[in-house]
Order: sequence, then structure tokens, then C-alpha cells
Amino acid sequence: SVWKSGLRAVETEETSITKSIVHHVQTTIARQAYNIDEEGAYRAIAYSVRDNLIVNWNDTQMLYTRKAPKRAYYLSLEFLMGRTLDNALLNLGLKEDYQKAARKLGFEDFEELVESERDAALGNGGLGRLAACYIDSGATCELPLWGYGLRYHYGMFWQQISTDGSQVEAPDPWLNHANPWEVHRPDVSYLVRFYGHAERIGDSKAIWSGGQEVMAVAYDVPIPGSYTRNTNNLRLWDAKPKRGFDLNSFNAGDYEKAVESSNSAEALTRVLYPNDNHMVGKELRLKQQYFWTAASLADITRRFKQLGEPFSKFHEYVAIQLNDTHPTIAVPELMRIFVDEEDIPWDQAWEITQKVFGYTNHTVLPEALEKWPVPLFQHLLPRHLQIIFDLNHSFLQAVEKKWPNDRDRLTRMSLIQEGFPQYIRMAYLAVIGSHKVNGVAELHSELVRTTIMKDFVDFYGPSKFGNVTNGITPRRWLDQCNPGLSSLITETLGGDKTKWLKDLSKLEGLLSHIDDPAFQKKWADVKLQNKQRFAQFIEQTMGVKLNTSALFDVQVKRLHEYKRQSLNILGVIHRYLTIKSLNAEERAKVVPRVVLFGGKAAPGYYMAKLVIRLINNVAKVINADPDLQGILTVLFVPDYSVSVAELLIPASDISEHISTAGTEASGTSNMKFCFEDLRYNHQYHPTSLEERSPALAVVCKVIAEGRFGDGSIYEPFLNTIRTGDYYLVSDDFDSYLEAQKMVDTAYQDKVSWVKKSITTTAKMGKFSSDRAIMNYAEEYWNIEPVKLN
Ligand code: 26M
Repeated sequence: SVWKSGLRAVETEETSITKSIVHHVQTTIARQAYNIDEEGAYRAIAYSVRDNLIVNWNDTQMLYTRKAPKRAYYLSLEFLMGRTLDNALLNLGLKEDYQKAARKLGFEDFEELVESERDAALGNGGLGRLAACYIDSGATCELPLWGYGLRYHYGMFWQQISTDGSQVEAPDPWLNHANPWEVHRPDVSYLVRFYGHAERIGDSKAIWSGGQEVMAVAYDVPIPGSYTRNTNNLRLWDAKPKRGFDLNSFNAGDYEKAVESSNSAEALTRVLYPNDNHMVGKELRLKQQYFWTAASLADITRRFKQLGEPFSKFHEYVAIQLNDTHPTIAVPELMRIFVDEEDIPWDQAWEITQKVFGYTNHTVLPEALEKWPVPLFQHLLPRHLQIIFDLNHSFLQAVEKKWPNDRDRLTRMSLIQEGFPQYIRMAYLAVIGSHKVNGVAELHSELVRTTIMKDFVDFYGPSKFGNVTNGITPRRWLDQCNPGLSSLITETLGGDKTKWLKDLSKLEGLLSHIDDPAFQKKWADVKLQNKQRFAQFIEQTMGVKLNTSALFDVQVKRLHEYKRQSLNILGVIHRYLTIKSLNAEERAKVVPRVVLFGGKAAPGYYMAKLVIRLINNVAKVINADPDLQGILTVLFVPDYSVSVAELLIPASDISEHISTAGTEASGTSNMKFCFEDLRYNHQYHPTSLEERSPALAVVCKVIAEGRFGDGSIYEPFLNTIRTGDYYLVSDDFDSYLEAQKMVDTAYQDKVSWVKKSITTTAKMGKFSSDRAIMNYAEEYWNIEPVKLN
């Protein structure tokens, strides 16, 4: 039953796997086979699996070179990959074989080996995890698709919770134990320039010289498709000083300055900025963006040149997707390459550039839209600023031609926001440099068209603005993290798992079994086992026992005011006060709940951190109260990550997505109103909190009085709700409580609950990232599968 075509050059027999593991123990990690601990065993297995990936990787890349199809490149500053071993083994169809081999070598508990791998947390949240799902789907769908990103030495920070309940950040030096999943390519490197001078020659060209040069070196991460030999590439750039040290300073005897220059080069790829849906205007961040973009474009153009085709055909071989505005500097950079380096006339260069790029928008929140001060830009990238001003000039001329004498429109649409200083609007630059712009859910794409990009829709026409609804990979998020459910689905649908795993619409077949009590029972049992697995993890890591027959109510996502974890925790306090007011007999009828929170706050986001502190202190009081034992438990699971998600999500009964309508890009819930109308009514807070929601007023009073530790700590948070209440927590509080009551009622009807659960899964087909990536391939990139046999 084990699928074996994942290997060709390397044998698949169990004995050869054992041999290969022992070989890596003795050579790669240089230890005695009888003297190996768990970590060593994990690494030896990882290197053995990597051998397989690299065979497939080489064959795939050779095939792509030979067939020379059009390729697509996904430029993302974030790839939130998580662990690799389990995923690679499942995609290769070799998990059972490796499990047996490990057992032979004395490692009974394979899952424990798998869990000794550290997460690659090279991303913040949704946007970074989306990129990881998309490259999995690209390989699975056999598309010639590469990812380009940065090899951060420190990934997303490690979140600890201090005794007072606050978030404390610690570094994540994930590369300290060599990373078996990357291949260092010192031969693939490019110099990237910063600062210096740009001198115009003629009316479109310039020479950019001087400044600082930093070396970009490639590290390749093989991305295996699921049950195919196609293995794609994720190329991550690391920064190295051009020379080991600055020779001029060294000769002058200034050792310190010489070493400093190498420090400043290496600082480029030191750390991932831990901000999510919030723009920070740090120079180092802009340097990261240009460093990664310039190296990627140099690599892409070098590959194109090897084809021997003229640059007029560049867009017939290359599609580049901009994951948010983070790589938007690619637009003027490609123009610089074409015009300054390849001598292509400006107008022709611009035509090709626009055909190459596509831009995905991930947010309409004003504070998240990227804007860079012109003086900073001028200093760091003088030639790119010239190009942006030149592009803006002809763009505004075209706008002026279409709408003569409309000064307001020109001001609104300019790539440059006027003022002191001026700012560059990166989203607008991405729009004019792309042939297609998309949002990530129907509602979000509609908001993009009608709000932030309205003028551009009027200018270009509506066909330039589309939608690609986000998706997730069913390999990691179903087969890998929920093996019980995966087996049940395969057993129910018949055939082998690849049938539905690679065509998720097949899950609809579950609906014809929905009334079968035996199937319902098995479905409920899987959920119970997942809850037990998660409860065991919580008991081991947090020392808290969970009631696995309780409803598991989960909210896991980055901490942000618009996501309204506040509404959730205030609702929990209300529930707690309500239960406290009941007598023993009434309490026995309450539907027991475990409320789970998880997620990181940006280190500089004061209000988000205050909410974490409140959640933890509410949890402390409730979990210590004997009246609530087994009825209500509240937990903030520290250091939420891809790996924690893999345990937690399969154990959940409900997941809370309770942001204000229109703020969460990919939230498609049936929300009834557009936020702007309601917010306008509350601009002057015409009514007191007591009038808006008496129930919430009581909850806030209890917090202020110190029920969950010193109430004064929470005053700034309580004030955001009493006055202003930008995210409408008080407007929605009562209806939120109503919705939670409906959940309690629904959960009591076990049969109808399990049917809801089955229906939800059965209708998930559309949300496979395979569907999403094929949508990009067909409608945005014009690329086709190239299958490796
Ligand atoms: C920007 C500038 C400086 C530093 C960091 C940033 C930055 C980093 C990440 C800005 C935004 C970042 O991510 C935003 C994000 O994750 N957006 C989410 O994207 C998901 C995938 O499309 C959507 O599902 C979510 O709704 C959206 O919030």
C-alpha cells in the first residue's frame, strides 16, 4: 500500500533506509551508531530524507531547464514553513518505511523524533503561512513555480508569559543547530548596491555607482509535491559582506571599522520584523526589501538570459507575483535592469514590466499600507527614486488626459503623497507596475475595488482588478495534523487518500454518509481523540487538566485590536459572572467550555499586549475557582506557532473569527453592515457604555475593581471601549453573547452537532490551496504543469 515512486536513484527498501540513516549518523553528524540521542536520530533521518528530496529536486530542475516553460516566481518576505520532516515523509509516501527503520534502530516513538525538529518560523501570520501553503500546492500541482525569500537568522520571536501574565519576547536562533533542509549555494551569489549616486545620461538612462555593496548568497530549500516526484525550489537569500572585512579600513589600521562594515552587511538578514498588519518605517526593513528583490530579479534575469531569447519575450517566460507591497521595489528595479543595464528603450521596458508583475493585496487597513518617506528612499536608493518620479510623471499625464483639470484626482492618484516629507505610496506603485491586482476573498476584493483602489479601477477599467480566494494545503492541515480524520475519510470515500487529497472537492462524498450513525460515531471519536492528544500536551507543558467532554472554543491568530480578542475575553468574563451567580443545580446544566487563546502581539503594540495580560489574569482567577472546575477553563497557550496549530486546530469545536466587518481581508462571514456607517454614528459617543450594553458595563466595572489583579493596569484598555470604541466591541457585545448562547444550545444536540461538523468538512473543497494556485496559474501567470515522470 505504500507509494514508492517518490524515489528512483535511491532504493526504497527498509534495509536501505536503515543503512542510509546509519550512514548519516556516522558521517554527516559524526557519531557512533550506538551512541545516538533523539536529536541526533532526528538529524540523521532528516539528512537521509533530504537525499531523496535532492534526487527529485535535481531531476525536476533539469526537466524545467530542458523544456523551458514559462515559470512563475512568488516573491514573499515571509514563508511560515513550520516543521519539514513529517511533511516531506508524507509527500514522498515514505513515512511508514522510515517509522519501521527508526524502530529497528531503537527509536520506538517516531512522533517524538518528529517533534524534536524546530519550526522554521520565517513569517508573522496569515500572509507568511499562505506563502508556505502556496509553494506546497505549486509543487503538488507540478507547476514550474519558485519561491524567493530571505534566510532570517532569527525567525518570529519566542513568546513567553511572565508571572504577571505579560508577553515577554525572546530571540529564536533557529539555525543554531544546523538546518538539514537547506542547501548552501555559494556559487549562486549577487552583489546588491545601496546608497551612492545616480547620474542621468540622456533622458531615461542613468549610472548608479558608489555606496555600499552587499553579497546575496543563495540557500535552496527543496519543496516536494505530494505524491509526485516534482520538487520545486524555495530560494532564500543570506547577506554576506562583499569581502570578509573592509580592506581599505583594514590597511589604514582601523580594525574596528573594518569589522563593523561586515557587521552591517550581516545585519540585513538577521531578523524578521515581527509586525503584522502594521507598517514600520525602519530603514533596515527597506534595505531587506531591496536586497531580497534585487537578488531575486538578478537571478531571474540570469536564468532568462541562458535561454538565448530577446528581452522582448521576457514576459513569455517570466511571471512574478508580489506578495503584498513588500517587494514593490521590484517594479523600478526591473526597469533599472532593462533600461540602465540592458539598454532597452524606456517605453518598451515599461510595457514588458507591466506584463510580468501581478500584485496581491492583503489588507485595506490604512495603518498597514506601506509608505516610505522620500528622503529616506533618496538616500538609500537614489536611482529607484528617479525611476519612480519618471513613472509618476507619465502616469499623471495619462490621468490628466483622461480627466482634464481634475486637480483632486491627480493628488489622490499620485505615487507621491505631498507634504513634509513626501511619501511614496507603495500600493499605487504596485498597481501601475502590474497587469493584474487581486484581493484574497470575495468581500475583500470588492472592498479593494470600491475603496482604496477606486480611482485606479476608474482609470484602468474593472478587468485589471480580480479576486483569488485564499486556500490552505490539505496535506499539512488535514492529512498530516489529523491522521485519524484522514484515515476515516479515506475509509469512507474508498480508494486511496491521494484521490481526495489532491482533489479536495471529493470531500463532498462524505455527505451521503452523514445519516449513518456508525460514521457519526467514528467522526465524534476522532474529535475526542484529538482533544485527548491536545489535553495531554497542555498537561505536560502548562500543568493544566482539560475536560475533554467540554466544548473547545478557540481563538488563535495574531493579537490585534481589529481581530477583537477583547470581545472574546470580555464575553468569557460575562460567562464567569453568570455561572458564579447560579446555584449548584443550575450550574450542573451549564454546557462546559474550554476557551483557548493563542497568538503573538507585535513587541511595540501596547494595547495588544495589555489584552494578553488581561486574558492570562482572567484565566488565573477562573481556573483557580472551584465553582468553575470542569465547567469553564480559560487558557492562553504560549508561543502559538505552526506546530502548536497542528495540535490545537484538530481539537477544536468552534473557532472564533469576530473581527469588525471588512477589516479582516480574508474574512467571508455573512456580516451585515459596512463598518463605516455605524462608526460614523458613534463618532461622538452619543451614549454611555451603560446605555450601549449594560452587560458589558458590568464586566468592565468588575475588571476596574480589581477582580483580575490591579484594575488600574487595565484602565487604558477599558478606556478604548468606554470612549471611542473604534472596533465597536460595545455595539456587538450583546449580540455576541446571543450567538454564544446559540452555540451552547447547538452543542447539546450531539447528533446534529456532529452532522454540522461533517458538513463543514465536506464543503471545504474550494478552500484547498491547490484550487487557489491553479487559479493564479491560469488567470494571472499563464503557466502550465510540467510533470516529472
Ligand atoms: C509591513 C511593514 C513593515 C513590517 C512588517 C510589515 C507586514 C508584515 C506582515 C505587514 C503585513 C504583514 O502581514 C499581513 C497579513 O498577514 N495579512 C493577512 O493575510 C492573510 C493572507 O491573505 C489574510 O488571510 C488575513 O486576513 C490578513 O490579515
